[in-house]
Order: sequence, then C-alpha cells, then structure tokens
Amino acid sequence: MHRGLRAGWMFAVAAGLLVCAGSGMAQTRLRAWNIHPDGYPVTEAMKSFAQQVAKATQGRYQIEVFSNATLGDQPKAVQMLKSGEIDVAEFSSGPLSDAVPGIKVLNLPFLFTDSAHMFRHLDGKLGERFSANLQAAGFVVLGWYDGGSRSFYCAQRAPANIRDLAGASIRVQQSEIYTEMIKLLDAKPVALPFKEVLAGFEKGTIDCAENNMPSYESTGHYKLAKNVYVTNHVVSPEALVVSTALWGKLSAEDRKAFAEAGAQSALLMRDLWNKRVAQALETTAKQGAQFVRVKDISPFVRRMAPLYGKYMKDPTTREELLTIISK
Ligand code: GTR
Repeated sequence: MHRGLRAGWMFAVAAGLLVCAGSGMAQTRLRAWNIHPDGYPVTEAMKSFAQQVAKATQGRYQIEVFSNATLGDQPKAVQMLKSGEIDVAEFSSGPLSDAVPGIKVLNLPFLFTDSAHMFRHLDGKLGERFSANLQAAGFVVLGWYDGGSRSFYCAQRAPANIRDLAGASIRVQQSEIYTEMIKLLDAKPVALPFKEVLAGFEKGTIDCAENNMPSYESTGHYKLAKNVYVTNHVVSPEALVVSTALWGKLSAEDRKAFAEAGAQSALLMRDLWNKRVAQALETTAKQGAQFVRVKDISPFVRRMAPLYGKYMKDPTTREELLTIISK
C-alpha cells in the first residue's frame, strides 16, 4: 500500500477506535463451540455467522469459533452453554434433547422422511414451539441446520438385514433416545464421544456406529468400517444456539442482527450440506465403502414401537409427535 495512503488508513482506524471508545462502545468477544473440522458445512456456516454479526454490529461483537470439540465433547458443551461458559454453539438434537426433553421427538427413528419434510416443520409453527422449549431451558435458536440422515456402518460384519445387527456393539451419541433405539434392535449401545469413535473401531471396542455420510467421511470412519447399511433411520436437525445469558444482554437491535445472521447461516449450511453429502458418498465409495440399501424398512419400524408408544404417552412430546405424523 502507498505510504501516504497507509498512514491515512491507520489514522482512520485509530480515529474509529477512539470514536468507539469515546462513545463507550466496547468490543465483546464471544466463544463459539463446534465439533466439526474446517471446511465442514457446519464450520463454514458458523464462520459466516460470526462475520455477519461482526459486520452488522460494526465490530462490537467478535465471535471466535473453536472447532473440532477442542473445548470439550458435546454433552459437556451443552452444560457449558447453559452455565454461560461459552456463548454460541452448534448442537445436534441428540445430546441437546437430554437437556431439553421437549425436543426429544426430533430424534425418533423414521419420523421425518427427508430434510425437506423436516424443514417444512422446523421453518414453521412447530419450529417456533421447539425454539420456545429450548429457550426456556437456556438455548436461543438462531438457525436450524441440517443433521442429515443417519445410517449404520460396521467394520467386520456386513449387515443386509436388521437382524444382522443383533448382538453388535454399536456406538451411539451420548443420548438416551439413541441408546433406547439400539437396545430395541437387540444390539449393545456403547455411548462414546464423537472424537473417540475412530479409536473405538481401531481397538475393536465397537463393531458398528451410525451417522450421516458427511461425518462418516470427515472422521475417517469409512477407512475402518466399510460396510454401510443404508437405513436412513434418523433424519434430524441441528441447531445454532446462543445462551439465554448472552441474549439477555443484547439490545433489541443487536438481537435482530444476531437473528438475521443465524437465519442466513442456516440457509448457507443447508446448501453446503447437500453438496457435501454427494461428495462424501463419492469419496467413500471410491475408497472401498460398500453400500447395502435396506429393502423393507417395516421390520425396523415395528421394532421401534415401544419408543413411539413412550413418546406418545409423554405429555412433553405427544402434541409435537402428532403434528409431525399427521403432515
Ligand atoms: C454428527 C453431528 C455431531 C455429533 C455427531 C455424533 O452428525 O453433526 O454434532 O452429534 O454426529 O454422532 O456424535
């Protein structure tokens, strides 16, 4: 940059800071928790959220995204957000629902047929109801992200039927509803943090795991667990949230800026997600992953009957469940 220009620019920045200081506008640094690596749709959408917030608040809010679960695993981060130790996070609905029973139905197997069906509900009245439940528990939803559809994958066995999973040690998220689901398949749930699943396959402490294809690929699980049983058993959302503690401190104008940035980041995430699913399928197939599509899902669905029964009886989930299955 030309010397004179550079000096002028630096003066402008310094003057800007003075104006900031003079008008009492302090800069607030916020910490954002994320489980995924760089380049992953969640990470990129969170970064774009942070940039947009900084821009819309004239730099008064600076959000630093801590990726790869460096601040702790997901159940821990859920508690950290509640206690105000972190301010922003992106959580999947599994671990989040243990802290907020009112959103449990979001993890029920075969509830949503695909992401389009799920977002029809989440971008409408039902989404508002889930957001209200979450807010009452300390989490303000700024955007619904796509958690994709989850399928099983195994290292030694190659399931082609739901009975082939019986007796297997299957890694699950640290979340009650996933544990219940695996037990109903006569398999053994092994609750493990996301970052420990690869080691679980290496050591042979788990036979199978289940996840969406972008995570199957980004974690490298596909290198050890090559047999994918395409069940798409759970189609669920993830949520970009801020703590109610932070929300309470924001002015009405700043809340609007955060909410708009959140909504836009969700649209970006969903778009990046669709591309990433296609890429993940291609990469893993090229590296030798074998995909067996479930032929008839009804035996699997029938096995889940006790779960549906339980959440139908539960007054915190019944209405939401009825709304989803009727539309
Ligand atoms: C991923 C999800 C993560 C985490 C992970 C897991 O699909 O994006 O938030 O829940 O699954 O299985 O632990």
